[in-house]
Amino acid sequence: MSNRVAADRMRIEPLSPVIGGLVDGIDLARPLDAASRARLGDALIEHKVLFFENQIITPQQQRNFAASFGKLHIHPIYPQVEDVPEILILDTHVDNPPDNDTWHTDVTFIETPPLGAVLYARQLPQNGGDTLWVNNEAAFSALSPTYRAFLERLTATHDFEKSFPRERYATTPSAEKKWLAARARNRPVKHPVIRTHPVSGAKGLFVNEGFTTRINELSPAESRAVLDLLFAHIAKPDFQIRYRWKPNAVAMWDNRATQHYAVADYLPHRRVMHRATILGDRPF
Ligand SMILES: O=C(O)CCC(=O)C(=O)O
Ligand SMILES: [Fe+2]
Repeated sequence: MSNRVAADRMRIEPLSPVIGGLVDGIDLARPLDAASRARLGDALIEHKVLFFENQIITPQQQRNFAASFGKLHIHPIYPQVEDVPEILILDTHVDNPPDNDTWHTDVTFIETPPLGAVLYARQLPQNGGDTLWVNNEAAFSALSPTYRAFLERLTATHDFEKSFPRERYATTPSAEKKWLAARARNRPVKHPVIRTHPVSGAKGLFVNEGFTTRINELSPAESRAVLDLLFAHIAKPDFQIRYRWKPNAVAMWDNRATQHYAVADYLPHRRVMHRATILGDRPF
């Protein structure tokens, strides 16, 4: 089959006017041809999060799919699939409760936060464990012009420790060693509060409750008030999609223009997800 034919077989159904697209007619286990890659890249920017259902993929195939979009990040804390370090494992159960039930954009604690991520459902609870995504550009557009202009002048600090606190992640001597090394390599970084998408040019909010600790140009009390307002604003249902996972579904999101929240309602049941994280560029 020619590349053009493979790309033409792909169908993308918008799931809401604001965010989300369901992609059909593509097998992620197969190498991605250039035309399909280009179409998915465009769809990712348009819909912000894409869902692919009924995908049977190995960790290597998941890594290869993600790697067609850029270099992959190796997470400093989360465990990895043996021999496939680019795939991190989120295996949550009673002894390892979920820690992603906060609105966040992944890995904003580095200078070049990820462009995107590819998340695969390996084991799901009977029900529950949905994930929500927000369109940060829609959230920004909904603010008043005066407030948008104010925010465009600001920068914020993002800190690894806010979501990976020592108390939780340094509980054994070997975990402490890993955590100390991770902290040493991931000192707090500064990003603009409003980010311009490097491909589309659209502006979006780029602060998140997971990692953003303060707005640099404001007093601590002013910073707190602005962040509280923005964190409440992005959580409005108007800007979001809630996805009810199916076994073997894959979600791929544009991490430059979204944040997400993994609902922690399924304990004592177990949920296992695999994630590949694609590195991006320095926000501006
Ligand atoms: O488990 C999920 O649904 C999402 C977890 C998460 O925050 C992530 O994979 O980045
Ligand atoms: Fe995440």
